[in-house]
Amino acid sequence: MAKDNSIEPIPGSVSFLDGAGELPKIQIKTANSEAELYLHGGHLTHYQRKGEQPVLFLSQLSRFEDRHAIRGGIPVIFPWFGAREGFPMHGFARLHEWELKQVFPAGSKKVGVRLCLPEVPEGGIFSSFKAELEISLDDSLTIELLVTNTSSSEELSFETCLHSYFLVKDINQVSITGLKGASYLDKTDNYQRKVESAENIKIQGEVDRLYLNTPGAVEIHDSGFGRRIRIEKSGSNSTVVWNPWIKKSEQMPDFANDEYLRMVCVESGNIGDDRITLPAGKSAKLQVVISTLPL
Ligand code: TA6
Repeated sequence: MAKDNSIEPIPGSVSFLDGAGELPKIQIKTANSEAELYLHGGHLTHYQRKGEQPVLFLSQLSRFEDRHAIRGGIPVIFPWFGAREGFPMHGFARLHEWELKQVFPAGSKKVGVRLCLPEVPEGGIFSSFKAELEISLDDSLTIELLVTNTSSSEELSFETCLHSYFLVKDINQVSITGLKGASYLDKTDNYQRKVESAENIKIQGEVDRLYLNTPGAVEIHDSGFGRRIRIEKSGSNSTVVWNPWIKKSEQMPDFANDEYLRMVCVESGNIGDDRITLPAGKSAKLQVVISTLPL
């Protein structure tokens, strides 16, 4: 496991395991919840509160291998969102092994870990940066992506997104709130700019929308599981809502044809017009707090 040798697991709270594909996995446990993440991509793959259904969706066909992103959980998208000529889709952060830098002690209000993206070949196309990820559990799940411009003179411009896949019982029994009145780019309609008119957004076909200037909380209302998943955030102005529906599902080798029925992505980042430009030496933190509530 890529970690400082001094870092030890905390029995009953933070464990180091061999995960799928024999990739290093970290398990975090508290009295009422658990989470799992892979160093590969700094990728959170599981979060579940005691007595409840898992909160995150993970494809049964996901690959767990070098140079491929895990399908599901919370992919870390950095330093760009979407396609980029000659480079991997959604940046390179999710394709490399992050290093474990710190473990939060049991007994403290939050239990968790801090990871750092090491130097990677593609990083050379960017002015110098440091990317750190902190994942912790208390009554909810908190993920923080901290990007620092380590240059002494150059500014750093980048996009970020925590591309969260949420588990639902049946997409036909789901609605999403918190985006009414927001402008969005509709990827399924040539990125046409539109305004969200629905208080309760229903998913009845492929949805791929980039909502701009949306810093507030969003909720997934899942009547199938009888719960709300609340996604609160800070340091993020963009929200993406995505469900591939049937045709796109059939085109993804690491996603079963019917898995669109059991997931929806509500992603939190800074994309396009919301991209971040950091002066030399400055940092930007994207924080997402995920909790579950009864309907
Ligand atoms: O966030 C939505 C999206 O940009 C979709 O257009 C689709 O490409 C999805 O991300 C998944 O991308 P990936 O590279 O993980 O297959």
